[in-house]
Amino acid sequence: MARESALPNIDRVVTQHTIITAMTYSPPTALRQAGREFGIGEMLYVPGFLAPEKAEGLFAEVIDQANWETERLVMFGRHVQAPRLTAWYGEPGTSYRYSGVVRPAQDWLPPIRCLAKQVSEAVAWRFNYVLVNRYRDGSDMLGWHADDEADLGEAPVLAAVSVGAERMFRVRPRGGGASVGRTLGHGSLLLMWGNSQRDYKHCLPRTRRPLGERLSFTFRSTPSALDSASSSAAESA
Ligand SMILES: O=C(O)CCC(=O)C(=O)O
Repeated sequence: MARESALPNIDRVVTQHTIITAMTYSPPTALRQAGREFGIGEMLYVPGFLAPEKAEGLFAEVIDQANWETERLVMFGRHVQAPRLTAWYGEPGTSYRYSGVVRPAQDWLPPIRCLAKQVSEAVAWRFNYVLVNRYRDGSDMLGWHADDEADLGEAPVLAAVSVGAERMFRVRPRGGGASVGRTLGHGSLLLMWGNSQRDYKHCLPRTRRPLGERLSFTFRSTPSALDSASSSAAESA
C-alpha cells in the first residue's frame, strides 16, 4: 500500500537520480514560463510559487512546530555558533552529511510533507529531504558555499522555497567574477540544477536593514533515501 508520504513520480525520479539523467535535468515548461532566469548559472526564480495564504500558514506552523537548533560550526579551527536556526526533515531513514556531520532527518512535519509534494510535482523531481533555515533578523545569514556534497550526486537539483521577510540571495562564479543578486520574495521558489553547484557559490548576506523573520526550505534528494524509496515502491507495486 502506498504510504501517505509517498511523493509523485517515484519510478521516474529514481531513474533520474543516476548521474547521466541528473546531468540532463531541465525544469518543466510550465515552471519556466512562470519563472525568470536568475542571470547566472542554471537557476530559475519563480515568484509567487505559493499562494499568499498558504505561504503565511506555512510560516506560522513551521516557526511554531519545528525543532530548531543552533548548529555549532568549525571555522578556522574554532567552534562557533551558526548565525541562524536550523531543522532537518525528510523521509524516514534519510540523512545528509555536510560540514563533516551527518544530519538524520526527522519525519516530515505535516505542512512540510505537503510542501515537499507540491515542490516535487512542480519541479518534476523527487525530493526526500529538506534543510530548513530560520533567519531571525538581518544579522542572521548564510555564508558563501555550494551544495556540492557527494551525497547529492554529480549535478544536484535543489529547490528552495522562501517565506517571511524578503532577503537578498547572491551567486558568484567559483573561478572569480562579479556576483549577481536577486531578492527572494515571500512564497517564492528558487530552482538550481546542472552545474550550479560545481561552478558557482551562493550566499544569503547579512543586512543592517530592520527585517522580520524568514524561513527557507531547501529541498534535496539523497541517494540513501532514493534506494529505500525504490524498494518501498517495489513493495507497494
Ligand atoms: O536561505 C536561503 O535561501 C539559502 C539556503 C541555502 O543556500 C542552503 O540551504 O544551502
